[in-house]
Amino acid sequence: MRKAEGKQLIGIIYTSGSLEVAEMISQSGFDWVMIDMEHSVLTLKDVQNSLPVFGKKLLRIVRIPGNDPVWIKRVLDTGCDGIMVPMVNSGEEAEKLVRAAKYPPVGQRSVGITRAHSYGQSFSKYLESANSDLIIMAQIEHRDGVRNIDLILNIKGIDWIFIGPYDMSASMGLAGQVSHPDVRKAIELVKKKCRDSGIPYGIFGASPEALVQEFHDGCKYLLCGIDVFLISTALRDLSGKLKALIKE
Ligand code: 3PY
Ligand code: MG
Repeated sequence: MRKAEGKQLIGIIYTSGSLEVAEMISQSGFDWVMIDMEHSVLTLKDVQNSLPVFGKKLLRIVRIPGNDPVWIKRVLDTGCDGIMVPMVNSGEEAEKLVRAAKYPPVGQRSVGITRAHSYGQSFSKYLESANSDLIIMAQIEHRDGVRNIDLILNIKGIDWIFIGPYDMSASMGLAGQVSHPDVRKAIELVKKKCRDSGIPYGIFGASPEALVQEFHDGCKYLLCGIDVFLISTALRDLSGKLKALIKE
């Protein structure tokens, strides 16, 4: 499996559960996909079925609904390339995440026969490499996470930090105001701390324009767009244009 290489990677959020949409994403030039179980109705079966459709050219990162060892082990067993865990707000929470995601002796992930190792056919190989190969990503998206950023970055086993501007703004009483100076200040602090400690970070932007500065600042994992939003926007645009023609 592939840990992040040096280059900047572009990704998209997948929530629809449509295998056709997964296939279209895999054919559209993205480097990674965030399969979102936090803000969707995706089941574990949906996630597992989407993985071979996305294929191995994309890094397939599953966002877990919450920092829960049961979710973490079941999602990793699907054979994804890594996990993203929302709202990691303290050193203890970062430790809990790493413990759940790593096999002993590093952590407490339990062992079973699953898709992650071709249903047992590459069991030993997977067990040997999973702790170092799987990408473990903690989201910093709350003012408490910003306050505790040094403690979180100190926990060995977190590979990427992912900044969530929208939840960050909400945690500051500024829901949706992702360009507000206080939100920007918090985000810039997290970026600086990541750079200082050599941990790559990613960030979400609602549009490519919102990510221009992040691209120039050296953000490694750019995430933009959500499949269902893109489809619903295109549908409304189309019906609006057709209706305008009728009126003319
Ligand atoms: C946020 O902005 O809160 C996110 O989690 C983006 O993925
Ligand atoms: Mg969020």
